[in-house]
Amino acid sequence: MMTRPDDPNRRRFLGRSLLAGGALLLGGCERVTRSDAMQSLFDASGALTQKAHRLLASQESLAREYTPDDIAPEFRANGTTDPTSADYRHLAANDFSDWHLSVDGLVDHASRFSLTALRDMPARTQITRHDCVEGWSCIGQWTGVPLGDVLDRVGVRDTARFVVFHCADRYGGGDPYYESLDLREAYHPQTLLAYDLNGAALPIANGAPLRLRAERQLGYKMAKYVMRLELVESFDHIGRGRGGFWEDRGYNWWAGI
Ligand SMILES: Nc1nc2c(c(=O)[nH]1)N[C@H]1C(S)=C(S)[C@@H](COP(=O)(O)O)O[C@H]1N2
Ligand SMILES: [Mo]
Repeated sequence: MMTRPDDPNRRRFLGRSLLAGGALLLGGCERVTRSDAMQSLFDASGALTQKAHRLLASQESLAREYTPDDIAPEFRANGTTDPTSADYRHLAANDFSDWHLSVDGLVDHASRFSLTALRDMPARTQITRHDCVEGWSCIGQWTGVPLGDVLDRVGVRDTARFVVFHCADRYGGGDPYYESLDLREAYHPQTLLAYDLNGAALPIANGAPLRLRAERQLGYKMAKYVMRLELVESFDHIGRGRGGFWEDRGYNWWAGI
């Protein structure tokens, strides 16, 4: 369908494709298409650009947030709770002062971030419920840097579709743990690279020094011990190619709740 940028049909067409693309509420979508910022983004480009994608993602529904009274006295730990690799033991022994997060793949500027650099970026704190497929839930308060802000620092290329989270641990001593999110979920405002749990540095059991929080997803998506982000077009070349350690063993890649 060939349309001019200011053609109302084009706007309707975009609105429909956005609805088809995800769980956008009609109300949110209408607000989005009326916003000047969004309109100029649409006008600036014939396709749904990464930036437009980002603005849309931030309009999506938020996972429920709770009050301090709801926080569980102790946040349960699951999966790997104490990575054994020599590299990780060394980093932990130095209180993670030598730790860096690497960000590479389909980015404009491959970069490394120290924990201090991440803590110096604008932070978000949220009290949310973690749901594990094994049948338990736990409410905790997470503080971290929105993943989208880190992605903006490195510049995500148009060909990138997923963020892969490479972790320091090998689950059960076997394959490395890894996970992935699509860019819509990566740019959701509650998607954090978290470094604090309940107001204190993240314990090793819960993923120190940095773990993913993707609050609209099941627990296994929330990679702990994150060492490296890789922007990819496909995850065929990673692990067994299904986008995550547990996905490689039969879990759904889409773990939305
Ligand atoms: N690196 C890594 N991340 C991981 C896991 C793991 O074993 N290794 N387990 C996952 C699962 S199944 C759950 S439920 C949560 C548990 O997080 P918690 O230990 O903070 O409760 O981490 C997820 N992220
Ligand atoms: Mo889990």
